[in-house]
Amino acid sequence: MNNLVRISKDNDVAVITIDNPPVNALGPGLPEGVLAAIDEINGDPAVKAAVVIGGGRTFVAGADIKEFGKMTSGGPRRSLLPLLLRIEDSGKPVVMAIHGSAFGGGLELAMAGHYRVASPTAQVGQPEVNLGIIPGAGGTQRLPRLVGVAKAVEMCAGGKPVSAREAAALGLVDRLIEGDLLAGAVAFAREVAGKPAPKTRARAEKLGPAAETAAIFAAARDAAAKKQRGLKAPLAAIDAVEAGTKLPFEEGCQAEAKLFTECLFSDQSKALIHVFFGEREVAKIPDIPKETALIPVNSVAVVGSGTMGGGIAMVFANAGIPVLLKDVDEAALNLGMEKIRKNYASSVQRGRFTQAFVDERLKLITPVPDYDAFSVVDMVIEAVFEGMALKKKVFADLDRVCRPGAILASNTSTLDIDEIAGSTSRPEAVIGTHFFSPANVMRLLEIVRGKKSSKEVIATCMQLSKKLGKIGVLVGNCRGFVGNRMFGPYRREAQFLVEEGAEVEAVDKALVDFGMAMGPLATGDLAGLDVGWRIRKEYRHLEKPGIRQPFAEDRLCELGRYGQKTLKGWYRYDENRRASADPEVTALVQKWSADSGIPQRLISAAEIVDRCIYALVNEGARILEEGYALRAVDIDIIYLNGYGFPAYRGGPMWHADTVGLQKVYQRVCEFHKQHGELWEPAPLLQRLAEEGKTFAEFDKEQVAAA
Ligand code: T1G
Repeated sequence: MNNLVRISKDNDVAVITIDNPPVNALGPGLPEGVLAAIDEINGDPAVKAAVVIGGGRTFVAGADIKEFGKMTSGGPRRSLLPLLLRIEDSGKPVVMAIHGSAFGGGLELAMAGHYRVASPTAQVGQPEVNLGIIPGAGGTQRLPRLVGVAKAVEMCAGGKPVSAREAAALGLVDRLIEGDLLAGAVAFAREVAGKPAPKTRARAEKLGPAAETAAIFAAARDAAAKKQRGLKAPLAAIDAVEAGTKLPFEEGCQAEAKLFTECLFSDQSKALIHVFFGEREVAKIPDIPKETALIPVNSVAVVGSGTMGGGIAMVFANAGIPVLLKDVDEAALNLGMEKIRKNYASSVQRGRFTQAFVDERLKLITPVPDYDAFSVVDMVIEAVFEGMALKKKVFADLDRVCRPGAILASNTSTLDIDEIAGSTSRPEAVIGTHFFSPANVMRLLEIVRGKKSSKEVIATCMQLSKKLGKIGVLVGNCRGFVGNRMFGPYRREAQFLVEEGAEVEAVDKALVDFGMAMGPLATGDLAGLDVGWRIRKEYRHLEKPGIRQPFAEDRLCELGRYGQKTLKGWYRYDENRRASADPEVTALVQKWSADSGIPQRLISAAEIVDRCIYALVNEGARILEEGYALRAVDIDIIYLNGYGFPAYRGGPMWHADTVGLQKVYQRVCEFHKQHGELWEPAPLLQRLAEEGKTFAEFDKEQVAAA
């Protein structure tokens, strides 16, 4: 063995403990340690059975994902298959004792055991497709043998975990152990000692007849094409499971290994592995140590019960934190509470929450007529109308009524946090918590750092975002922060393209085919074209004279076409908000463009994508350079979780790296030549392109310099 795997004895039962914190990932040396332990117990006549258990908080959470990068850059391909066969062929029964998560290679290890017992709170799964790969150690071959083909396809192609209780009902877990897992597992091992141990690979009773399974695979492929649009791994997983129902086990494993390797070397997998680590990287703030004291947040208040305020109140209530909810008057508050109740009711209807859960949450939201009760809360989130004067008044009031040490947060989406903080006597307690609409659905939370926001307040909000089920990303206090600042140029280009002759639907389709959840113009209709219109009017005086700005959306707003809310915007909407192309808009834009002397031309989908996506990248490079985002990966995580950017492309900055920054920079220079100053290449993009570097390498430089 080695220090990753140790053996102890409970009389005639050997206990093999895997100890590789924090999640017992199957990194180098670990499979070898398990193998040595299995050989040892088989050579020891005093041992009648063995238990394999994870040290610390979990069983084995899978292969070490960090190893994949080494494999795809020429390192040795490490396979677990030989180890799993040796366990399965062990002369003595091996019982896998599962707590925490048995994911990926962890579940494959467990299935190579003869039996599996688990704590009721444990989870099992094959989440590999979330990394753009598929199980690579027999998971697609053993799982159908234990749970049947339909469930195995669902687990391998969907990637979602299954509770231990469900796993027990499926036959994947042989016994649930309440209380002391190890003691229960040893007792179970003693029961099966000396009896013939079932080899999973030899069990075929659940594979089902080909006629039946053919329908399962066809349905699974349809579902994957719809729900996992653009992703390759789910389809590969289905192919691997299907191979397992048609081939002998060894050949099925070979088919799986081939599909696994194809996925592992794909751009999609590299992007999704970047996202996996990126979602954890963004929590690390270079100048705020891990041990920074956190401020307890056990009760909050929300000012404003509109769409955002109501959604934010639900977010805290869903996390079990009591919420006071205030608005200008009782009528507004009643409206807000009604909207909350409706939102919860539709979540129950959709099966997202039980009625009992919703009843409990509603008890946590208390509408209040004034600020009196604010004196005891730990944090206030302001979510009033997006106007600076009103926000400053609210913060002055909060400064007066809230207790010392309370966090004062604004949900503003574009306004200056420092100016808001300046209306209080405690700017160190002021921060931005920019939720994305609908707040109770979207995972992204931009935490906006003010010049004087204290480290404790920042660290608390970053930690709190996890508790709220959000991805918190720290951003700087520039106009639009990071997400919206980049979204401006992205949507500007979409409008320009229509003004230059592209069809509205063609612009949106090009970006949806690229992988965006929704096209840029349809997104404007959803959010309300009047939102941007109001902001543009507020900042018109800052626009540089002589620079071409889009005009179409302003004109549409002047005609009262705000989008879905007025059933007319770029598209026309029926009463169920179903969109259809509106020839009137096409005619209007053609007229406006002709009046402005903009030459019309045929525009390819490729140009549409380059103009919109590279506008994101160019602005993102400026934001990085100006220090308003800590890393390029932070920008990627923002775009995946707040703007519907396809995760299998890793985010706008990772996508640019994949295309190659020289190519991106070249294209930006072309647009700069054709369309003028707005396309001025960001100096960082130019530098990295000329040095043959990537944004990912820029991030590494940043980490090294911190
Ligand atoms: N490999 C390497 N590091 C991992 C890891 C893994 N599998 N899982 C987690 N970590 C790191 C993570 O980056 C973080 O590091 C720390 O552990 C805590 O993680 C052969 C090919 C298990 C549910 O996809 O789902 O097996 O930031 O913050 O919230 O067929 O981690 O502290 O430096 O997420 O308690 C399949 C991925 C791999 C599981 C725990 N397995 N992990 O969640 O902690 S492919 C997975 C998770 C595979 C086989 C195939 C979660 C968790 P740091 P954390 P957590």
